[in-house]
Amino acid sequence: IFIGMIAGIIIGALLQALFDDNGDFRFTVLGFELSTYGILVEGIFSTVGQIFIASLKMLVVPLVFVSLICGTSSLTDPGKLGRLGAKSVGLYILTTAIAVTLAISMGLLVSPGEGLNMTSSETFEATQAPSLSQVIVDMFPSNPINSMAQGNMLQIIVFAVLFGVAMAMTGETGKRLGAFFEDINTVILRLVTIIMNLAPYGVFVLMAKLFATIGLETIGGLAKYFFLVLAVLAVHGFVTYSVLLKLMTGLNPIFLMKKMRDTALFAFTTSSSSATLPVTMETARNKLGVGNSVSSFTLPLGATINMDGTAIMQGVATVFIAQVYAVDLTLGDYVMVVLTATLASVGTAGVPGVGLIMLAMVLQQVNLPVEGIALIIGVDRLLDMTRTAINVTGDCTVACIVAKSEGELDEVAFNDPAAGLSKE
Ligand code: DAS
Repeated sequence: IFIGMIAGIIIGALLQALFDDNGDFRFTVLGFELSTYGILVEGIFSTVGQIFIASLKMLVVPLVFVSLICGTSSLTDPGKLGRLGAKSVGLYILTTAIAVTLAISMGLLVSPGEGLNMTSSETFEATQAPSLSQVIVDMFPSNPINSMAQGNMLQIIVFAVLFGVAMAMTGETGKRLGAFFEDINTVILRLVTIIMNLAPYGVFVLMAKLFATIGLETIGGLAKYFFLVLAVLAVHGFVTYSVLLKLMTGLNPIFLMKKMRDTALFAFTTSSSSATLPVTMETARNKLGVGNSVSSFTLPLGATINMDGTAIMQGVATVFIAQVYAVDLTLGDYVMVVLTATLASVGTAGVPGVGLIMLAMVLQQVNLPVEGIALIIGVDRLLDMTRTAINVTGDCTVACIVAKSEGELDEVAFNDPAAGLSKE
């Protein structure tokens, strides 16, 4: 996968250098005006890339629904579900709050927006912040089939958990149904490994398309902002998670980071936590030794409500935009940013670029001009890819901590560098 990514970047950059508009090699076939660049980039790379992402997303709803039912129906101790929920949500909120606080303090230290008199004529409509009660009410599906059709992950999680608990309470019937869902889960996981085998090619075309079209010149004026977000993401990804894992489980974080590589690359190239979820779950189970009942609950929840990378972008962007528009935010404003960014990450679906939309909520909360988003949108694509990799790393870190605290972590597998690599 890593080689596919590097090859894609090189080919993409080469194509952009060789075949810009006027340098393109054009020819006409059957009256159709064709060009090398057009066929390769818009044709092959774009099409194959979209098929690859769609095939990943195709698995998300069935995988989450079935594995959650298997995970919860096998829970004999009903109190365990409550503990899993409380520990997962508690740790997700903690890591996101740490992420935003880190982002704001490093933002105030570096002051990326100081002295920049950039204004933008573009407007950016703000999304209304959902209230906490609204977020909770929206978690309960009035029509679970519709929730699945729409891919509303929180509603699918709630329905699957309730269904699984009911199965655990219906004796033989529940056991028979559990065996049926276990079989479906096995087949879906086989599908995941098939698609993962195609990953190098999918990652190649995604990166080739991106680097054949991306405009790197926009980074210029925003260099401080761009590299500051990357720096905070790196600190949070390598330091915060390592310290948390070491303090709360005694496990060696190096193993976690090494085993997260493929999942992080998937997240980076797809920019979507939810599309990466099948890979995240496969990694947690087979490489990190996280038990099924924990991984099937904690990871889908994390892909939906835990977005530390996104919250980091929102923290730095808020400081940047306040400085560009010369608005002095008070400490109370920054506390509001931490709370809103944490809530926004709960409401942010795991799809590309949605963190930017939720940024509007955060800016509005502290009366900053929402059109400030237009200043940073040009460099957001590469930041989105990087922060999505941090989002999924945070999900796996919490899954290991929760699994260890529930006695559901296979430490032999966690410490074994070769765990999960042998394909049966
Ligand atoms: N790309 C989103 C995700 O899937 C995060 C974001 O847009 O910030 O995690």
